[in-house]
Amino acid sequence: MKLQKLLSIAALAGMTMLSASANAFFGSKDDSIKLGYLVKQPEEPWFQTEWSFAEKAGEEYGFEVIKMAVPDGEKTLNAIDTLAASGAKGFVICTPDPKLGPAIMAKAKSYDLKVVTVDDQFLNAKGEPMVDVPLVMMAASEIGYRQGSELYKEMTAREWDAATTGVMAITADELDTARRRVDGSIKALQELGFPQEQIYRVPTKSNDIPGALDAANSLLVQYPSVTQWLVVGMNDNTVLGGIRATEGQGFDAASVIGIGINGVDAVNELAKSSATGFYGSLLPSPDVHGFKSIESLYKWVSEDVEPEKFVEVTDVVLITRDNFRAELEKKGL
Ligand code: FCA
Repeated sequence: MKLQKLLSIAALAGMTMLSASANAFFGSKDDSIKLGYLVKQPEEPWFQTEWSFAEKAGEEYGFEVIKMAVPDGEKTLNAIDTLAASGAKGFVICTPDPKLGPAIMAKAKSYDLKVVTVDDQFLNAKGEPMVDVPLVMMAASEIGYRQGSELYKEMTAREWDAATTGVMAITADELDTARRRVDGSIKALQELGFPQEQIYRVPTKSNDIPGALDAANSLLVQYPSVTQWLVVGMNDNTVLGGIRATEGQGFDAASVIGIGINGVDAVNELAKSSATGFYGSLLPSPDVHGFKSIESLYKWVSEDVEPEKFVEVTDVVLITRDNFRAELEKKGL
């Protein structure tokens, strides 16, 4: 009995020594884990903020974040090759196109990389959401609803006549989160009594200021009798494109109310020395998206804890010219 015990202790000690020398040899114990963070539009402060909070998580837990820009499908698939070659164990991604979901997952699987999606959900070949891939995103319909409510509130405060007011809703329906935000906004306006027939939708070709500007220009020329505009869009850049179009067609700041979504992309506009038609923005939590998504990936990779399939981030605050500095500071942005 005694001998057996001694032998097993000796065996255990031997195993520990073996694994200690293996660690020293391969360096596996000290090497930090590498994780990718791939975003479709790195020029948006939204995604830069996600990156910087992902790096905070990396500092806290001791892993390395590889930041990559993936503006199209080809760059996305190449990025996954590069990540695998550098020894990364997985990545967080905001895809440039939800329909790339199956191709991204197939490539990730071929390298045994784990994937967490952020902001935009993957779609399968049938166009259905790929609910098995973990997702961190904002509460799109609710934030849209808040946009519509705040627009109505500001229009009422300015005592506008609804009869001469139009809603310019710049849409991007192929992106689910965009469709839900804009639909939520329109729902709020309708529920508050805004005339349905004065809500005009126009699709944008690209989710940036130039795309939205073109869309808005084509809409404005169709409704010359409208004297005040409410501008709805899925994010700050979309609404800013709408605002720039109204300026180009002679509307002054007092006749236009636009409220964006993202907040961090609206800072330059809100800091301008005089007011524009861009009244404010709804600031969700890019800090939480960036930190939580990669934290859950890290725990998956290092502790085998599977992330929740769906994390919906609901916090949102309206920032305007009056409070944006204080509100951003509160979040450490
Ligand atoms: C989408 C938009 C971004 C941001 C994000 C949360 O990806 O394109 O601007 O709003 O959702």
